[in-house]
Amino acid sequence: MLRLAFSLILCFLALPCVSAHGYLAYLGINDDQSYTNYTGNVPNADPSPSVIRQVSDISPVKGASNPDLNCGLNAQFAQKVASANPGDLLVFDWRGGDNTNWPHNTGPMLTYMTSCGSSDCTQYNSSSSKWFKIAEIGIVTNATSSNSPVWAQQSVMNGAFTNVTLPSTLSPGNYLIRHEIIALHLATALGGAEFYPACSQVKVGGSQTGMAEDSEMVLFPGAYKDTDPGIYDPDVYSSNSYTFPGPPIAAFVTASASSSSGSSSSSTSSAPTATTGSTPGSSSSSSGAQTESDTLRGLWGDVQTVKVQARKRTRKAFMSK
Ligand SMILES: *[C@@H]1O[C@H](CO)[C@@H](O)[C@H](O)[C@H]1NC(C)=O
Ligand SMILES: *[C@@H]1O[C@H](CO)[C@@H](O)[C@H](O)[C@H]1NC(C)=O
Ligand SMILES: *[C@@H]1O[C@H](CO)[C@@H](O)[C@H](O)[C@H]1NC(C)=O
Ligand SMILES: *[C@@H]1O[C@H](CO)[C@@H](O)[C@H](O)[C@H]1NC(C)=O
Ligand SMILES: [Cu+2]
Repeated sequence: MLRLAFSLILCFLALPCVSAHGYLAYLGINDDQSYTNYTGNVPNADPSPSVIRQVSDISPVKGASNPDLNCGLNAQFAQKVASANPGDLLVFDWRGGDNTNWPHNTGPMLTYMTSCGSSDCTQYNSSSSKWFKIAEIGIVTNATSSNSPVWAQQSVMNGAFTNVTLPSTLSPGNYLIRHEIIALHLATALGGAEFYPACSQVKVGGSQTGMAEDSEMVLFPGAYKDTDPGIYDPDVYSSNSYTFPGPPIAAFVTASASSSSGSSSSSTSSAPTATTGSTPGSSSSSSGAQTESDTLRGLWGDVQTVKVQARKRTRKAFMSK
């Protein structure tokens, strides 16, 4: 059993669990030369120029055939374009809607790209675009806990970034990068999965030639079905195996990852270790005035600190019934 039951328990205690959502707050791009941290827009806030397409709400997209599966709820074109090169590190910084840590810990994270064609992506509508997968990460082993299985998403809940390597042989051009968290805490019911896609506009330089085959490309919506084993997952709390939805990672990505010197571990799915780093400042903010910490004891006899925030009041109300 994975150490994941907390969020489910908290969710049950904290009905209706609506505040526990979030968005892609920042995208870092780590080039050989420099690191750039691009700021996203808070959902539905008055937007500033960004490379991340703004969504209208922190809530999830529900339903595998929902048109918002493309780039998130009512996603808008963004005004700016990030610069990147093949092999760069993409650093996804997901936050809860109140700028605290990402609230979910169950389910995979997947990364897709699509070409915007010859113009930059600022006016590119990707609703009928073909996407290819460059990375996916699900259950990993926790090296500091006897290699016990844990969802990589747990690290995000703990305040970590999610790092993905841009394929080292990627052709230059204009691309959308669709990074997606799927939260499966309610996926024991059909239609329960929560999809959080976020699209960022980039221009990739260099002179590589790697591209996905047509047969590896998918539409969003279209790539997933509500009945896919990785989306409707009755065993999500009792199994350590997971079947990723969507196509396999494009072959050119896998080939370039295995021919390079192994720096692209986040692009492979074979028994990875956690590839998320810590968020500077998030640990200090966890003791901030608006955040309470509770230490809870799980069914597996382990102790873990869980941020409870505003849920505490709801929980008391529940317990006094
Ligand atoms: C980006 O900058 C913000 C504000 O300084 C910081 O909180 C966040 O951790 C940074 N994120 C990344 C991915 O660099
Ligand atoms: C893209 O096209 C779809 C389908 O016509 C439309 O619903 C959506 O609003 C468009 N997106 C943007 C950002 O204009
Ligand atoms: C890995 O295990 C350590 C030690 O128990 C724990 O502090 C950490 O939060 C775990 N990491 C994840 C991602 O669960
Ligand atoms: C992810 O990238 C950030 C920013 O470069 C870095 O601080 C962090 O250590 C990286 N994490 C891993 C596991 O590589
Ligand atoms: Cu949520």
